[in-house]
Amino acid sequence: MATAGKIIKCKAAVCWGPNKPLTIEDIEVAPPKEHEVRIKIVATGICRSDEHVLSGALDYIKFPIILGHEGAGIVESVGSSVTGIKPGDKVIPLIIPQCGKCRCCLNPESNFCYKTSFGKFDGAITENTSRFTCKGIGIHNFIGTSTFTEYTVVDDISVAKIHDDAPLDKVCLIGCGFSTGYGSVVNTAKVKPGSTCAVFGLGGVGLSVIIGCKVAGASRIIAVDINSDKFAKAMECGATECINPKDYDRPFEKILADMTHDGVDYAFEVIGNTEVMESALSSSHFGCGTTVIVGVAPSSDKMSLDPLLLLTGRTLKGSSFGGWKSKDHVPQLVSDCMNKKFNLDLLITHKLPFQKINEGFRLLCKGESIRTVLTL
Ligand code: PAD
Ligand code: ZN
Ligand code: ZN
Repeated sequence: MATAGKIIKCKAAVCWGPNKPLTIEDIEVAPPKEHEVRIKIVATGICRSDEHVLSGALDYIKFPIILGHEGAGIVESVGSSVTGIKPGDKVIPLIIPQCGKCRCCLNPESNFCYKTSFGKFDGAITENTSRFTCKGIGIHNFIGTSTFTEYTVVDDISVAKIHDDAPLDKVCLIGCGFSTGYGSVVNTAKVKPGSTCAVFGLGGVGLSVIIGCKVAGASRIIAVDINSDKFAKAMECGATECINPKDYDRPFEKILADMTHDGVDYAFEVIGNTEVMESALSSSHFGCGTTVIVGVAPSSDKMSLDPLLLLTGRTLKGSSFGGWKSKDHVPQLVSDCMNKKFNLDLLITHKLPFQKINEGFRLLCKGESIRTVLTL
């Protein structure tokens, strides 16, 4: 392409610090170096994890930064030594890379990778830098992706080539929210047919947990949220009943225990609230319940845990990106979506032009949207 090897000037939403609105800026995107790929982003979802940075809940994040990690686009150019990906390919940037060589990548049970910035959040791609500048200032990258920009540069281990006919304004959700929720059920919890599940938090990720529980054949799927406006959508996704903890004045785990003969088989925390994590664990069955933490809690919050809860037979797990090995599994998830194994339209409540990104965050914070997809 004519732009290959050159700096690209384009628009991006820059986050200059916590609690400030994003501003659309003219930025410069340097060409990809060795093992890097420059992508024209076509569509990106807004996930709560982006908002956690905006609200200052994740105090390890470095600013200024270009957020966004649930995107899809088309390769503009590739650096040297990149194999298997070429200009014109449709791709999804990956929040957890897959180098294929490290101890995690070689372990079939893990979907982490030593090259990840998830959990260390250094704001860089592999070479310890980013390819963005704005007004002469270097701008950090967000978990190896940064999709709130017309062009981004990612490592070749952080991008998956997907089907040529994939609808980018839908499958962008496979870059984070959908895959995270769905995979936490089928990979991490390994929900069995006929079981009882409780899902705490009915945003885009929680609803994807419900979709996963239904596919896995759960017979009861109890959807829990403090915002009852989320219930209709939860039922559409496959919940069998919906409850609002605010309607009860007893500890919520007791309510669930009464409803489920001493506790659920599987509980999912999909909010990022450490008190709810404790409540989810307590509401799982004492002898055989499994609890999966999916929500990202503010970095200052800690969970307190009575070890007896585990000694008596409960299991506590966490799940990032749904346990999927990103490069291997994202293309398959895109094909499954195209073959209608699941319906991402259920999760997309709003579509906005990129310039209205702050409106997208307002809708999320007011609890009015599930996923807003921005088109660039
Ligand atoms: P969201 O904000 O759209 O949904 C959260 C839902 O929780 C909302 O419907 C709230 O009303 C509800 N809620 C809030 N507080 C409570 C409470 N005390 N009790 C019951 N319900 C409550 O977020 P989302 O679906 O985009 O993301 C959910 C979490 O998952 C969030 O913490 C995000 O950062 C995390 C996440 N984790 C991963 C991962 O890989 N582990 C990936 C993507 C998102
Ligand atoms: Zn996300
Ligand atoms: Zn690796």
